Amino acid sequence: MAELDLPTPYDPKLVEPKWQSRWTERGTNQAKLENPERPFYALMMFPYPSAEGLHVGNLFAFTGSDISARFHRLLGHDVFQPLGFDAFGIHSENYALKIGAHPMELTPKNVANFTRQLGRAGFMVDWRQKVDTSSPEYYKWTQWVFLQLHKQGLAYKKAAAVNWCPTDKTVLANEQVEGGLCERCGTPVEQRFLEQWFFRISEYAPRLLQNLDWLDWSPITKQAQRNWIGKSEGAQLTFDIADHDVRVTVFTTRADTIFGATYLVLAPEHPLVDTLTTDAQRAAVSAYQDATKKQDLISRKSTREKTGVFTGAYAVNPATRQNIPVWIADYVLMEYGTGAIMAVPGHDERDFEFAQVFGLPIVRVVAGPDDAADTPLGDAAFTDDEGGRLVNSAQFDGLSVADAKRTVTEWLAGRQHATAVTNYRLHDWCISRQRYWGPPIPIIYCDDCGAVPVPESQLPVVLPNIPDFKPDDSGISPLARHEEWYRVLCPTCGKSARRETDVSDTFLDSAWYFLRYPSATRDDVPFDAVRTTTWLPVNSYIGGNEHAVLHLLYSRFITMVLKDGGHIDFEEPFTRFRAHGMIIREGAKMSKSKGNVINPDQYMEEWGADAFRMYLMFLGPYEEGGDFRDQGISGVRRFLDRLWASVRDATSDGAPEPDVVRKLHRTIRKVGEDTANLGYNTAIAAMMEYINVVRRGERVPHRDEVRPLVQLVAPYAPHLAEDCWEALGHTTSVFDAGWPAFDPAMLVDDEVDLVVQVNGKLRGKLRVPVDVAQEAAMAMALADDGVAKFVTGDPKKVIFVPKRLLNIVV
Ligand code: ANZ
Ligand code: ZN
Repeated sequence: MAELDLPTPYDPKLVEPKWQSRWTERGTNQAKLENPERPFYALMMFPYPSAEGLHVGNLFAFTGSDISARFHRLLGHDVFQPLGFDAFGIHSENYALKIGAHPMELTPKNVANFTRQLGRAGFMVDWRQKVDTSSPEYYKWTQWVFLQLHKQGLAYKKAAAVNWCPTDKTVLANEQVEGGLCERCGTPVEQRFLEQWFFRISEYAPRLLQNLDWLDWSPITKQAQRNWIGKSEGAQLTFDIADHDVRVTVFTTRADTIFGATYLVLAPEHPLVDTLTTDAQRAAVSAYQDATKKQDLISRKSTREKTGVFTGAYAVNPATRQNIPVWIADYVLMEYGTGAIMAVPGHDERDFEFAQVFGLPIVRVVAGPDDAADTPLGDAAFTDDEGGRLVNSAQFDGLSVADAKRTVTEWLAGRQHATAVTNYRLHDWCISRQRYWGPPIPIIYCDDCGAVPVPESQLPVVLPNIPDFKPDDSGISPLARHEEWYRVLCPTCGKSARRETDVSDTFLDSAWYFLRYPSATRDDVPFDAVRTTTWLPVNSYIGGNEHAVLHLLYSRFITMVLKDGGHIDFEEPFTRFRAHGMIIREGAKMSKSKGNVINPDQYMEEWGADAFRMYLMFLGPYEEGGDFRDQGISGVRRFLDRLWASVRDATSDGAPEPDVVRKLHRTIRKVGEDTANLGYNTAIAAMMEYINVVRRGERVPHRDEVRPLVQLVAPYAPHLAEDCWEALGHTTSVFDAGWPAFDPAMLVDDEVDLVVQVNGKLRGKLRVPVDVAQEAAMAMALADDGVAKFVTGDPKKVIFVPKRLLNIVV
């Protein structure tokens, strides 16, 4: 039998370009978009095309997605795996600013470089359907999405205190602020008061939360969303104000502590402050309000010395009927609840600190098992009330906190002082950006007609090519410097009007891109109805968990909005989402400043894309990530060399060896199960183990022993697999060859544990072949010292139960 037609040795420099051009010529990676039998939409998070090129972290993420997509194809699905570029936004713009280039010129270059690198890595991408969020053909529809929200009453403009990054000179959504710092550049965020467009995502909070119960998503991602949405059950309690005809409503999660509410606090911005403030207090109150305006939200939330001012007014505690003073303080935020609280200094730490500074009364109303009702309260009182019972609370004394929350709320509700409410931490999504590199918000301001949406027929509102795109400190968009652009006629009345000069947040671009892919070539609709029903929702989405409360939440929201608008018939975009881990290098996060960034090109050049892909997957469990070390890659490459040589040397003479076949079937099962669960590292280990068996003692493998291995390795090392597959005599792609089946009969253990007894007492255990005969088992048992020492003289009787038991009676 002649050796197969494979050059020696394995040379990825030949194999990889060969298959990359074949795939292109043959359209191998193109999905059957029309009438697929088993459509499977495999999505990976599209990159923003930075000038540095593909990061190894991108490659790690994409490889894992690509393996899953290719595996599903081998399982017989019609897999659609598109990719594109999140090319608008601050990342790209900042880079352009840094190197003094224009984003309109820089972006296409970066996209071209990325495309080259992605091609080099061998992803099964259907490039016919690519999207580029910065192209007018795409952002026309991003603007359309904005208009749908506007139409549905979900987009509104308001002046609000917003997060302002002084370095990036832009507003940030709450989701883009991490621990008080700008998510992008790490600068402490300031508070600014600006007119901004918002989306009412807060209205969707209950639904966004509820659906998490059934979504098949990584638990960490779901938990992050739950925490961010922040459901809080409590009550709104209203307090009459002495000598005024107004009432103040507070939000509390602890209605049970009402008897301990010894003062009220309003946020300094609260609309009732002016009404309530007495003449004597007015100057102090105004001064405090002014001081608060200058502060950012972060320091307001941080724990520091409490400050505040008495308004001069008194509220009536609806439970005790006592007058309690009304204060203002910056630790109460206007954005949460009702912007007012009842202060319970006996049981809330911040209230306690405040009460101590200003000498306000502190009353205990909950006592733990060891406290008496009059035990003084100290710093330790706030730790855990939940196990306690009410004291100093009239008819409610003795109730548990949980019962009292309900009973007190009902009691006050009966007297029109309470309503049970659920609050959510999720704020509306601020989508205005005073930047250049984004889709202009499609609104026109007219003196007579107000804010008029740009008619859909006039989309896109094209982003003009202006040289002075640099943002400044004014908080005014660069587009506002271009009257020739913003001066337009009102679409409604035809009078002179002015375009909105802010652009929208990049996260709006990516909040609907998955809807665009199947219909990317249509310019008459954002998404084709049939294509959308065929391919969506996305079957499998794989990406980084850092997007849990940003992109992944926004995408869910936009999908719900489009469903409510009657544009689609599902409300969750991603049926299954898996968060992958992170690649670090020698224990540290890769970053340019640390100088430990990996250039994927160089590795692919030296070892081949297949080896590099596989190595990245071998670093650790995909969902956990791994530590990049140079040493490991040679082992992976050696495996590919051996696999290659095994196919080359394989014979079709004779029959495969039963032992090897048994191992093969175990390997098929293991690799299939592990690949399905993203357990790529253990799947690779199993294939390595198998090749060791195949090549044991440099034996010549049989083709039937290696052919299925080529199929198993295909998702991991697609170029090599195609080449081997062709060498084995196939003329079609290995990805259309199906996934090999394993024979369950082959998985039955070939060895078993045999229990050895002497006179019915356990004396040992033997590992024996399944079909061992009684004499052989006896001989093995007697060769075992632990057994032999109890067997004196000839046995009287031997009881042998095959595969289980050998009992020697002496
Ligand atoms: C009385 C009380 C007693 C409270 C007690 C807590 C403990 P979560 O769980 O995060 O929803 N609060 C309400 N609105 C606020 C605002 N705008 N600014 C600052 N604090 C506000 O927190 C709800 C609790 O946070 C509410 O319950 C209120 O204080 C405070 F032993 O009311 B509580
Ligand atoms: Zn008008």
